[in-house]
Amino acid sequence: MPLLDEDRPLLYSFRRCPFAMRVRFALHEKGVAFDIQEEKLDQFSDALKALHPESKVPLLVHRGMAIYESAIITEYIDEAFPSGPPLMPADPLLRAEVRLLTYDCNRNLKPSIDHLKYGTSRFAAEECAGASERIQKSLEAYESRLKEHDWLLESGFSLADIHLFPFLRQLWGIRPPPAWLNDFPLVGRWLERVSNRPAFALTMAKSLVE
Ligand SMILES: N[C@@H](CCC(=O)N[C@@H](CS)C(=O)NCC(=O)O)C(=O)O
Repeated sequence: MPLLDEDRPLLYSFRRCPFAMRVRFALHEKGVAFDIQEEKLDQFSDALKALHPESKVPLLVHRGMAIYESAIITEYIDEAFPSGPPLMPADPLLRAEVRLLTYDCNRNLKPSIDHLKYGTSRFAAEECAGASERIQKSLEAYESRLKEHDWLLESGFSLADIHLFPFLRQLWGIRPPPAWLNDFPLVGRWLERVSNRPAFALTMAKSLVE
């Protein structure tokens, strides 16, 4: 385990976990130096199990405090490291939009993508029914946002982009791809724009120490 300096955050992570990607992405966008403890999904370390009441990744330890839930961690990072570029807009209504987009992603988009991807090999047929339609409804909303600006919010790149990106990337990675993805070209181009950010390359880098 890396040496722990109180001011240097330690992230318990799993490289392919979309929730952990959110946190690594935010840390890299802010230019925060951090240590990383790469976990095995099927065998979490005793240290992580002792710190997280639900035994999940991601979890961030900073100044002696264990912080979990990806969207709580990313907001914390944004506030705790103000010298990096802000990832939350200043306007309270736009801040609420970030949180609503994140809430809908966690509650509806993510499970529907899982239902589409794994189908009845993992879920009951009733849960899978209508998954494509539910996803397309969310995509229509994102497509219409992206007609007006390059990022999901009018104020610029934000945690909304960071929070939704790992899940939409998964959707675009499904093989064979659903034909209806072609109906959302602006979301496709947004995915490319987010993927091309230097912080995303760092997010997916294989080295264990950041
Ligand atoms: N709501 C949590 C979800 C985290 C989550 O589900 N992580 C998965 C890996 S992608 C996990 O640790 N699963 C282990 C388990 O549920 O036992 C967050 O936003 O951080």
